[in-house]
Amino acid sequence: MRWLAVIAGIAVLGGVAMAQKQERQQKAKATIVAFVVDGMHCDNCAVNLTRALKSVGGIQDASVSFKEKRAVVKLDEKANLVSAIEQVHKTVPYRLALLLPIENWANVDRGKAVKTVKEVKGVLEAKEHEQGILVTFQPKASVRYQDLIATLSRAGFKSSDHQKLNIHQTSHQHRNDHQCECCEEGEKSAQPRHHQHERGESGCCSGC
Ligand SMILES: [Cu+2]
Repeated sequence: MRWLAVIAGIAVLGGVAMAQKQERQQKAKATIVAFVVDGMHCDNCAVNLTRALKSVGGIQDASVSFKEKRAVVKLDEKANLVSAIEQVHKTVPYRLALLLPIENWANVDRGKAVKTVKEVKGVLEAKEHEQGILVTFQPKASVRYQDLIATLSRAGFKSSDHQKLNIHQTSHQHRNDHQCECCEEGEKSAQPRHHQHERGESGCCSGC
C-alpha cells in the first residue's frame, strides 16, 4: 500500500506544480506601461515610489528612475489604469502622467494623435511629449491601457516598443549632508555611497 501513497503523493505534487505554473502564466499576462513622474527630489524618492507602485493591486513589477523622472510598471492587462494611479497618489506625493510612446513619433501627425487620445472616454488631458503623448485622466475614470492603444491603432498610430523604455536598474545615492524634504530619508553613514540594485533584488538600507 505504501507505493500507492507514494504515487498519490507524486500526483498531488504534480498538481501543485501545475497550478503554480498556471499561476505564473496568468501573472505573465501583463503590459509594460511608462509614466513621467513629477515631484521627486532624490534617489530615495524613486525608491519610495517603487515601493508604492509595487504595493498597488494590478501592478506586478515597477522600476523608477529619479534622473529620468520615469516610472515603468508591469501592469495586468485588464487593470484599470486610473485606479492604479489614484492608489499611488494616495500614498506618495509624486504625480504620474501616462506616457504613450508612438512609433515614428518624429514624423507622424502629432496633432491628430493627441486629438485621438483626447477623445477617449476618461481622458482629462493629452499633450505632446518628446517621446510620445502625455496623458492624465478624469478622477475615478475607468481606462484600460489596451483601449488607448486600440484607439490609436484604429487612427493609424502604432505604439512603439515599450521594452525599450524598461529601466532595469534602480540606483540611488546617499549623502550624509542630505535630507530630502519629501521622502525623509537621511543618511547616517559618514561616507557618501552609491549603490545599485538589480531588478527584483532586495536592498541594503531602510530606503530600499
Ligand atoms: Cu527624496
